[in-house]
Formats: sequence, structure tokens, C-alpha cells
Amino acid sequence: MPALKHLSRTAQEQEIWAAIDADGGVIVDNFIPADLLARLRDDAMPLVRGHTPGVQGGNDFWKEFHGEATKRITGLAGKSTAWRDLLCDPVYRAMGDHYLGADNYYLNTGQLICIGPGETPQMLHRDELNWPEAAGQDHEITITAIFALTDFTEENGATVIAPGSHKWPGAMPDVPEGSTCQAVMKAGDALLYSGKVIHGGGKNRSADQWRVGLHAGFCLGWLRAEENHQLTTTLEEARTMPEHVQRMLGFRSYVPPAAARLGLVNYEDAGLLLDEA
Ligand SMILES: O=C(O)CCC(=O)C(=O)O
Repeated sequence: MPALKHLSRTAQEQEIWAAIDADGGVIVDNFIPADLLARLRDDAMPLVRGHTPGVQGGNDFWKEFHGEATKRITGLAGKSTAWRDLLCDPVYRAMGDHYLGADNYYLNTGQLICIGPGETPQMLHRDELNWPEAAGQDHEITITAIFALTDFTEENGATVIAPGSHKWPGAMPDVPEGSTCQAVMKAGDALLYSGKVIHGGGKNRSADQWRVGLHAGFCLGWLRAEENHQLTTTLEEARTMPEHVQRMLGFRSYVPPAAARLGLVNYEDAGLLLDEA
């Protein structure tokens, strides 16, 4: 039976990266300190209660991918100071720096994914196929964490993942029977995983449990992020945020290691707009 390794929050970063490299993902137990978890839940749960499941627009593929009994809440940076604090977590940042290069990435999305009773299994996928032309390289173009804000159980839709599938050839190979497991986690744990590993949200067989995860990944700075953070966060709000959060949301321009700058304003770094308040 395939399984993911569990590591403790105090594990050496190299040990965490080695587990991701070997299996495509790892669970870090107690990733989020208890006080921060409580603040995240205080911020998140009213949003979850006020949100309607399913998606309004889009085609049938999009509706199925989203999930008819799933609530997805984005634009979190403007809604939760706790999320901003988690975004600055040193191990989470180190994961981005290690796989994508320091200052070489942005937040792809930071969304609550709340899988409700009766939800069917999400189609299995690789996150990097958001950008098919850039996918399939030896290096990562995206790397993600799913933070458990409630317990993730087999019954309530814990993420399904195929350990080792980040090394399987082909864009989206078949997933043999018996090659997946579920990322069963306690609230506060985190699943960290490669953009190449095959995974998806699990089926929620419970009568009344909502599985709430904070699905938050990074992508290379020259890729278009899934979420349009600059339309959900105002310039005024961005000015109050830590510099790292401003950068993650794209309010600071991308200065790649060996090419032109991207995301400029008046042909200057967009960060000047923030600094000139
Ligand atoms: O919610 C989950 O467990 C995974 C969701 C996911 O992979 C996605 O929507 O891209």
C-alpha cells in the first residue's frame, strides 16, 4: 500500500526536500503553531459558512474540477492577517526558495478548499499542467502546500495522491489501481507536494463534515498565476502588508536572474507605488 512519509515540523529542511524528491510529497505534522491555527480558523470559518458551493461560470470541465459540493474561497490575503503570517512562515518560504529559486516566484493561489458531504472524487491531475507549454521539465515550475484547517480523514475527502508519480513519464499517465493513498492529517498538519505529482481532492462520504484545507502554491514569476491577486487586494491594503506578502501577490515586479524585468509600472519596479505612499 503506497504511503506518504510524515515528518515533524522540527525536521531539517533537507530531510523535508528529500522526502518530496523521493515520493512527490510529504506530510509535515503540526506545521502550523496552535495559536496561528486558531487565528486561521477564526478568519476562515465565517467565510466558509457564508460561501455557496460550486462555481458560477465556466464549462463542464471547470464545474467538475471545482466540485459541485465544494466551496473555494480566494482573495484571502485581504481577508485574513493569519494567512499573511502563514505566508511568511520560514519553512514554507524555504520550500519556494529551494524549488523555484529565491525571489523567483509568486503565490499561484491561496484558496480555502472546503469539500462538503456528498462531494465526488476530484479528477486526478498534476498542478504543473496549468501551464502545459512550460510543464514536463526536469525542474519544478510550481510547488504547493495544502494546510489542513480541519482534520483530513479518509471519510471526509483527504487529498488523494499517487506517491512517486512525479517521476512517471508522459503528461498525464494512467494511474494504476492501488497506486494512490490519502493524505490523512490532523488540523495544523501540511501536505507539501511537487507540481508534478498526481493528486486530487478526495470523495466526501461523511454525512455532515466539511473538510477545510488552505491550498496554497507558488509558481515561477514568469508564469501567469491562477489567482488574480491584484484585483482582489487594493493598493491601500497592499501597503499595509509585509514586503514578502506584497511580493507574493505581485505588487513588486519580477526581476528574473538573467533577463528583463516583468510586471513594471511606468517602466519602474511596481514596488515604488507602494513605497511612495
Ligand atoms: O483539495 C484537495 O485536496 C486538492 C485540490 C486540488 O488539487 C486542486 O483543486 O487543484
